Amino acid sequence: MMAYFENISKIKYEGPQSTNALAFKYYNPEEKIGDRTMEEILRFGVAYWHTFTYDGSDPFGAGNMERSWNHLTGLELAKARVAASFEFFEKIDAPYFCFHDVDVAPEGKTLEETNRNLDIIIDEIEKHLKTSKTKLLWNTANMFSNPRFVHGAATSPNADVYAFAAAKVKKGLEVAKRLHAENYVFWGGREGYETLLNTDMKLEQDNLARFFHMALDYAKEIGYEGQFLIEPKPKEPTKHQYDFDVATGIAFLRTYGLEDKFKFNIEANHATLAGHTFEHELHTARIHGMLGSVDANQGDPLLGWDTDEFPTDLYTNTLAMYEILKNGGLGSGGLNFDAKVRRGSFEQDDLFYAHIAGMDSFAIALKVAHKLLEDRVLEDFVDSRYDSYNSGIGQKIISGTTNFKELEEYALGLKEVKNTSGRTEKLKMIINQYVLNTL
Ligand code: XLS
Ligand code: NI
Ligand code: NI
Repeated sequence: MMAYFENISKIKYEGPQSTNALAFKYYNPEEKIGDRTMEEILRFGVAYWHTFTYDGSDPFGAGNMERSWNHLTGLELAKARVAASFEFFEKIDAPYFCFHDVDVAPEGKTLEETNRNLDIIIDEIEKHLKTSKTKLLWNTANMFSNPRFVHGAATSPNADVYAFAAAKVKKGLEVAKRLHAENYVFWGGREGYETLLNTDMKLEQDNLARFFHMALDYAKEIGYEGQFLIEPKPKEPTKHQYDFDVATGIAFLRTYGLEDKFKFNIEANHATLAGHTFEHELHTARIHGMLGSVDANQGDPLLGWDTDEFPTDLYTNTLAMYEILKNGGLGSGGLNFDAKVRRGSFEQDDLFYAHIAGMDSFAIALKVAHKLLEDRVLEDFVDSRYDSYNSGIGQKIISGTTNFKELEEYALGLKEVKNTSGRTEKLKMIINQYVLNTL
């Protein structure tokens, strides 16, 4: 078997003192954090599109990534990428991976040909899955790159495009079932609009909901039981994406009776594009019982778009892991690195450095978040902050046994209203201490 990453051997845990850049310093898959191992909690996934398909092109320049499969084309290229990907998964020790249909197999001239190509490659992937420890976290259909999706897919004004999109998702669900994908993802793609001057938003959203219902029906029909996930994003490629953020997604799902069947796949960079923190989106999904999975990456505060960088910000990752632990983990979800190496990092080895950086960073975050929770640092503070609801009038508010008249009477009887400090800076100081001292 040809080695696509022949100068790299399996990445091992060597501990924080190691100076080997091709080793984990903090991610020790077997190490127990609480009652589960790091591997079980973190459930890392490799994104096929960024790692094996992305060629480095951007709006200003051509592809520049040096890859050992670059000399190939068509199905030969697709097959080489599959082989390379499983070699990579093994070497980086990834328990999961994720892909879009068009990442793995070339599109044909017709839907039939595209499906045939996909079948050939899915056969290859299936073979590898039989002997590999790596599993499929999720797959999805790319319904945004091909020019036919210029006005959207399930929200296109063109019913033929809608049908085409349905055919792609139908196939995607069959693939998910065959490869035992633990989840099936819907990221909005071009499901949104550019201007209201030409848009029937109500029809588009109704159609999107019909699409999701049909997808659920088909999954049921073929016996696919993976978790359905919606991945919110506020903008890009359209100006107004319909799945703006988690709160918008919840409203949509509840409006159309889909809330019991979907959870969210939350991407850090999408959260920040929406003007939220990563932890805000995770928290919002969590308190509604809808935190499903994570696209682990980070944006650049100086650039206003989805830069999909590898997540190395310990502070943000700690607060994210805090939410994930409070959620009891991610269930069938995982931490998928929806992240790409910078265009300047064009050598193959950079793929390893990038994943090691992301995995180590989340391992640190996990340890810190676990310790914070164990010591109840924030829990106790938050509990005491809301203590006024544990007795007296507060308790009556919580139990729903008071009314405006009684509250007015109570307020009239108050001599003074005394607030206490929120202690933001003190709490941040403590978090810094935990980040620095936990390891
Ligand atoms: C794009 C999205 C995409 C999804 C999968 O911004 O993050 O990569 O994760 O379609
Ligand atoms: Ni994503
Ligand atoms: Ni994204």
